[in-house]
Amino acid sequence: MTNEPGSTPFQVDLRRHLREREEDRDLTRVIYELATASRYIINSIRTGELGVAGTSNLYGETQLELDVLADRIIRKRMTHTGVIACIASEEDDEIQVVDPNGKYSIAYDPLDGSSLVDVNLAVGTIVGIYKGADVLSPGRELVAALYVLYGPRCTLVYTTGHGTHEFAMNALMEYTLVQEDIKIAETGNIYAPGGTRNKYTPAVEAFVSDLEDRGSKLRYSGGFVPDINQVLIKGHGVFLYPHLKGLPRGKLRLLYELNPMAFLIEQAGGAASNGHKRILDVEPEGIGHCEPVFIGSKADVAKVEELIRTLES
Ligand code: AFP
Repeated sequence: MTNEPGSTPFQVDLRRHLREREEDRDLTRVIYELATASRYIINSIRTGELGVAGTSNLYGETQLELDVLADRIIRKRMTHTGVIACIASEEDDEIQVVDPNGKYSIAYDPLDGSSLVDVNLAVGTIVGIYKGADVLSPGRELVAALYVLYGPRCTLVYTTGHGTHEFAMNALMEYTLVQEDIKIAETGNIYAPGGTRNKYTPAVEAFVSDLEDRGSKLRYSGGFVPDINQVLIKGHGVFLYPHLKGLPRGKLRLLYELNPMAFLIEQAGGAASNGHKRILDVEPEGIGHCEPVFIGSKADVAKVEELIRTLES
């Protein structure tokens, strides 16, 4: 699908990519509406204005926090698709039932890493899409996942279970294909270590020391989306936000952050584990469920699982 060397470049846009893969029309609608929502979100990030979110005029309320605004933009566009059953947002402490008979449900973090906007670092939107109304299903039930990365370029990465594909927003604010069916190598030489080292357990400490001994370079921005995107687009490496002394479940949220990213990374030939099992097989205990995560190159993830078995079981 991508341009052959020397050919006349053509631009495959997101809707065409979905249509040519004969995705369900309603699923295409949901993904396309999320892409459209990202145009208003990036506008708000870049200009700091309460742009018209394509749904109604300015809220006429006091200045909204960006992540609350992003949540409202996504929530309103999803509701208007007419195919959504439930909405679970990291910005809300309960699941919103839109239409119990809706075809799809979404679990999302509207603006992950929002505190990084003030220091002009990249942030992102993360979305998992389920068939039906049960967003508290294990991640293996996801039918699609995507993230939008608001960085120097605005890119969108999605999967519907047939590979992981990257798009970039052009001057017309349309997403056109950059690369499809991205692959992650078995092992890599970059690592993104979340948490603080003094709170690492013996297995995690041994894992990070081994990575450094192998010459792996530390690449950590504090934003889950850019840090995962670096592993995916560079095609190797590992991100970890591990269990810590005093924080056995780590920090990242299963529903809104880990499951969608685990689906995307597995579809690119990588792995995502909580140190003992696939992230996608973890049974959610509630919408706020946090889980340790080791995600990226398969051999790197297998290595830390082995260290945990050896040193911590
Ligand atoms: P915020 O959304 O509260 O800024 O947290 C971002 C995040 O959930 C995720 O994007 C990062 O990977 C992780 O936290 C960074 O956490 P530390 O600041 O503890 O490294």
